[in-house]
Amino acid sequence: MGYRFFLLLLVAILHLGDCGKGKNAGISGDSSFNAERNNFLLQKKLHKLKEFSREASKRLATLSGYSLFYNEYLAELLRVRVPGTVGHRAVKEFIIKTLSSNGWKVEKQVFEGKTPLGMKNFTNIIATLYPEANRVLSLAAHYDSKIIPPVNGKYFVAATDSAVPCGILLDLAKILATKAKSKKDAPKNVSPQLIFLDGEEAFVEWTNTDSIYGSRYMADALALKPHHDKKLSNQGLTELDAMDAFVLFDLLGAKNPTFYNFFGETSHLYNGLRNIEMQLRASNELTGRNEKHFSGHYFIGEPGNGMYIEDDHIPFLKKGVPILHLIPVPFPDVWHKLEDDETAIDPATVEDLIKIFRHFVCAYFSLE
Ligand code: 1BN
Ligand code: ZN
Repeated sequence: MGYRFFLLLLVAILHLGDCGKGKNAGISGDSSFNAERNNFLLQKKLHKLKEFSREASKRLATLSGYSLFYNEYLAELLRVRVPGTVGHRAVKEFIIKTLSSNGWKVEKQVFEGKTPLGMKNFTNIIATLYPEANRVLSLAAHYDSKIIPPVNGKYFVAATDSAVPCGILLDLAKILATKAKSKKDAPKNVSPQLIFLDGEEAFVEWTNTDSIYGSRYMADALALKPHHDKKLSNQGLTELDAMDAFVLFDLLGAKNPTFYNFFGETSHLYNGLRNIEMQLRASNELTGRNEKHFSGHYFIGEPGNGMYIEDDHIPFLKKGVPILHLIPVPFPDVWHKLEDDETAIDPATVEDLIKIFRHFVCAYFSLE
């Protein structure tokens, strides 16, 4: 009995071993398939910011100043930019012209969206510096403005929401293109990507269907678009998978902004910004002070309680893209008020933020 049982057990074990082999043989194809795909996805998480010497950091911080930023970008952006208006069209063309003339590959996503005020035309703008790269770090802002009726001839120009963020992206477009030209040997496996979103604002009232028209469209479209590298699209990867992270700039330009680390997944990026701020403060490169926060810093760490802010990042977040949301909390006092004009902008704060963001993107792409 004992002997027969032992034989049966042996046969069963041998049989299981065979099954295992068969199964493994099946998986081995799959696992090499998965290995390549997983390796691609892992590289996105492992990307490190380059550490710059004090001298390189100082060189990057040498700014042309707020007045040049104003003349070159803000003066063109500070106008009514409600979809369908002349201002919206002019700003869209200005953004496209500025990006193209700096050598970026520019693509437009033109689409129609159903709003409470009827069908509207929208245009998202996507610019890529190294079009052959397999991965991108996406830096985004919205360029439309909210419908707010004028009072006594004063129109809503939405300076912090988001003319200044768009100006900052255009400044980054110029510095990145200039640095890339002079540093030909910089790695080009990951490209900066600038995204100018349309239709962020609600036409009537912020709801799931009346808001973020551009980002909803873009996230859906990129999730359906096979990756441009055949080897990667064969692995089922899409253009959305190419994003290392989606970095959203919003409501920037007012004095005393404080930024929280909302998403653990992008803590390495947030901490990169925090370290850059500390390094620039240590070498007295920042002139705006954060008067309202006890630490005197802009990047102040984790929010105390779970905070949920609706914005253009949501459709990307829902699809699993790592998010870095650069929006000050509390929002500027002038938020969605006619007073959100050029007088709401603090030049020293804008200069500080530009220095921090320039350093951050140059460090990401090894463009010191
Ligand atoms: C940001 C700037 N948002 C609109 N303009 C998004 C938002 C809408 C944030 C409602 C909070 C509430
Ligand atoms: Zn707004």
